[in-house]
Parts: sequence; structure tokens; C-alpha cells
Amino acid sequence: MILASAPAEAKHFIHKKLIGPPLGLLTIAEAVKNHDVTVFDMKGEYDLIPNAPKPDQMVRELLEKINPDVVGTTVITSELYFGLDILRTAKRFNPKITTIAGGLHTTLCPQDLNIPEVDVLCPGQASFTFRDTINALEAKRPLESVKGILIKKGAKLVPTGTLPFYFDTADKHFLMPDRSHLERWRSTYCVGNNPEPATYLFTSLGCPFSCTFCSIWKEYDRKYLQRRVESVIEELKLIDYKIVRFSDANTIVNIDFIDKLFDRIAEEGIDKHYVMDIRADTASSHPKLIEKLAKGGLKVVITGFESFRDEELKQYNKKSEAKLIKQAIDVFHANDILLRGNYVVPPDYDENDFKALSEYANSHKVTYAGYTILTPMPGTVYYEEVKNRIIDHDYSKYNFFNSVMETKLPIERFYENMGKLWLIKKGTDVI
Ligand code: B12
Repeated sequence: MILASAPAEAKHFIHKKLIGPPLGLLTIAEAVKNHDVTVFDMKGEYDLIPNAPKPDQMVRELLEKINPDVVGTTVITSELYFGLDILRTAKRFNPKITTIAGGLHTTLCPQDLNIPEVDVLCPGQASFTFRDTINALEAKRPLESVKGILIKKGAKLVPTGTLPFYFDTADKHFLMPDRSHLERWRSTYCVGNNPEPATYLFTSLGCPFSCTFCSIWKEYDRKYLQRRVESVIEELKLIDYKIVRFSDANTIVNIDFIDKLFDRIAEEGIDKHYVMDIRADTASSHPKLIEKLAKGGLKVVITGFESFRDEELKQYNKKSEAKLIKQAIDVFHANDILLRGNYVVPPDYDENDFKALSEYANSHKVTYAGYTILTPMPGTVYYEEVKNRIIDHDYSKYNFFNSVMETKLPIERFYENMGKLWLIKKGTDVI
């Protein structure tokens, strides 16, 4: 909705689609690689062929081609209905197909996937439970024997019991993604006007912070899992993409890790461009480290500024201060890093609040700025705080660009103000 109400000159900067490969699917594909596996990036397919058949037909054509025994899909909140439709289509195509859902929304809100056409849920970092499920199906063992999943029994989703031990999917149980599954869509992984496609790589899973609006630390139950430097180096050497976007919630948590990683990148002569999420407080307290990363190839940084007001940062439990935004901008710009600063706008902003944010953003300009709407994603602390005030339960709108709560301003005016904000930045491209 921000896009619809934005001034014409702002529309270009508001991203209509996010670019990137499905790293989660690549990881689970790796877990079952001794089987016949097809990874299909539907989002990539529409980016490749904008007038491709509608999702239903696209899925049916794929099913006819590969005739699978199992169909699985990733479900994040805004994609829930698409995910359910994929699994419905598969079940109707062939009732013998076992349908499996995984991903963040499956983990945090399993009940939302309780429809007759979904057979199994694999919550959490599910590569090994997925593999066990596939092995059980192949051996015709009852799925009750697989721990850590939910299975459909009658109208109920029944948990099979806790896993025998914890899988550290960043370290001991890390699986190297095989990006060759995605060759077909490679050209679609280009961001903005950059002709080079980008790939994603994680150096960590989870987050040690606990911002009220964020799903990630909830998804990982507060765990923060760090990969080993040599494992990341090995992956970087395998990757034939020039641009690597680190998909961590925060790439710099462990200073020692990132410092060593960039020493090793230099030693190995790995020549790539990196995109990272770095907090403002981290940048302001480690300017030398940022300088080193910039020399090692760090080109773009995404920083969640969230708010220019300390009281709002406190409400969000951001554990950072507004004054650090300026310091962080100076550190990044001093190193020629293209900075994307993101603000979140609560639905109760009035004209004065928008004016104040607009003045602040104008006097703290960054290369790219993003302005999204504070959204109660199911499973978050913020959701619990405001759930009685939610007026729109259509999850397809839970993508930070729609207000699902009542706004203080008339809704059209709210979106108009949101749209105008997107003009406040230095850069001329969109990321
Ligand atoms: C990479 C990424 C993307 C990529 C790829 C998404 C994808 N479909 O895989 C792109 C750029 C396309 C993307 C787009 C969007 N994203 Co995104 N994205 C991420 C990011 C940065 C990393 C995810 C990741 O790769 N993690 C590492 C892998 C290994 O973990 P995983 O994906 O969770 O997969 C594991 C399990 O979940 C499970 N699993 C996953 N899928 C499946 C499937 C099956 C069958 C099984 C069994 C298991 C399973 O097993 C995997 C291996 O252990 C996260 C933030 C973060 N740091 O986590 C946001 C995040 C997931 N994205 C988010 C959002 C909101 C979006 C957008 C809606 C943004 C927008 N405004 O448009 C769009 C949606 C578009 C779409 N169609 O998906 C939110 C989701 C919030 C929520 N509650 O739903 C997150 C958490 C960011 C945030 N800070 O809030 N995103």
C-alpha cells in the first residue's frame, strides 16, 4: 500500500520485489541429496518470466514433469497462503504425495498450517528432521518414529516428541548449500542496476538481541549459532558469484570471528563484494574494524536505524541509542560503504511525527533509506502487545508495507506520508 500511495518519483525506490535465492531450500535439499531432488524457486521463476502461468498452473506443470513422492515448501508469514496453495495443488494432483511445510511461520505458528492437505510440519532448522522424514517414508516406517516433527492425524497436528539432541546447523551439523540447483534463476538475482547476480550465505543463525518486532530470535528460541571461519572460507571459495550477501540477522556479533574471517579472506585472495547487516552501535564502537572490512570487500551495509527517538528504541528493546545513528553513518560513509538505513514507522504517527522523522532523515541522509511500517508479525513480542488492536488478519499483507493496525491518521494520509519518506536519501538506485 505504501507503493500505491507514494509520489510518482518515489515509486522507483520502493522495492516491489526482494531479490535473493532460497537458502533454506538449498539447505534441506543438501540433507536429502542422495534422493532425486528438484529445487524450484517460484519467486525466481516470476522474475525470469513475468507472464509465467499462475501459481496453480505453474505448480501443476512442475508436478507433471517430475511426478514427485514428496512436495515441500518454505512458509514465512506473508507467503502462508501461497505455501498452503502449493501443498493443496500437490495433494489434489496426487493424493499419494506427502506434503511437508517448513520455515519461519511453520515454526512460530504451526496451527496456521493445519489444513487437510498438509501432512507433515518440520519446524525449526529442519534439515535433519526433513531427512529423517524422507528416510522413514522411503522405508515405509511410521512417521511417529521421526522426532521433532508434527504429523497430521485426523483434524489434529500431533507432535512426535522432542529431538534426541540439539542440531547445531551452523557448526557441527552445517550442510554446504549446492547453488547449482539455482542456475536457471541466476540472472534474476541481480539487485538494482548491478549486472552481477548476488547470492546469500550465512555466517550465523539466530540473534543475541531481542527486539520486540523481530521474528528471528523467536524462531531460534534466543539461540545464536556461529559458523567456523574455515567453513565460511570453504563456502566462499566454492561460490562463483561476485556479490555475497550475508544473510545473518547481524553479521558482526563476535568481533573476533569477523576479524579473523577478513584476515583469512585476504590471505586466500578471495575477491568478492560483500553486503552485511551491521548495527549502528557496532559500527560506532568499532570504526577500525569497519575500515578493515571495507578494504576486504564490504560494499553495502544495511542498518536497522528503526527510530530517531530513544523512547521508541527502548520500546522496541533495540538496546541502542539514537545518537549512534549519526556516528554509524559517519563511519560507513568515511569508508565509502553504501549504507541502507531502515526506519520503522509505528501506525500511531501523526503529521508532527512524520515531519520530525522527515527532518531527521533529511539531516542524516544515507545512500539508500528504507521506511517500513511497524508490523505485528505473529509470534513476536510486539504481536502479543498489540494483538487486540490488529484490524487486518490477512497475512499476505504482513510484509512491512501495509498497516494491519488502525492508524492515527486517516489511512490514505498515512500511506501518502510513508511514500514521501522514500525520497529522502542520497542514492539514485534501489536496493
Ligand atoms: C534470505 C532471505 C530472503 C530471501 C529468500 C527467502 C526464502 N524464501 O528463502 C528473499 C530475498 C527472497 C527474501 C524475501 C522476503 N523476505 Co526474507 N529473509 C531472508 C533472511 C535474510 C535469511 C533467511 C535464510 O536464508 N536463513 C538461513 C536458512 C538456512 O534458514 P531458513 O530459511 O529459516 O531455512 C531453514 C528452516 O526454516 C527450514 N526450512 C525452510 N524452508 C523449508 C522447507 C521445508 C519443506 C522444510 C522441511 C524446512 C524448511 O529448514 C531450513 C534449513 O535449516 C531472513 C532474515 C534472517 N536473518 O533469518 C529474512 C526473513 C525470513 N524475510 C522476511 C520477510 C518479511 C521477507 C519479505 C516478505 C520482505 C518483503 N517486504 O518483501 C520477502 C518475501 C518474499 C518471498 N517470496 O519469500 C522476514 C520474515 C518474517 C516473518 N515473520 O515471516 C525475515 C525473518 C526478515 C525479518 N527481519 O523479519 N527473504
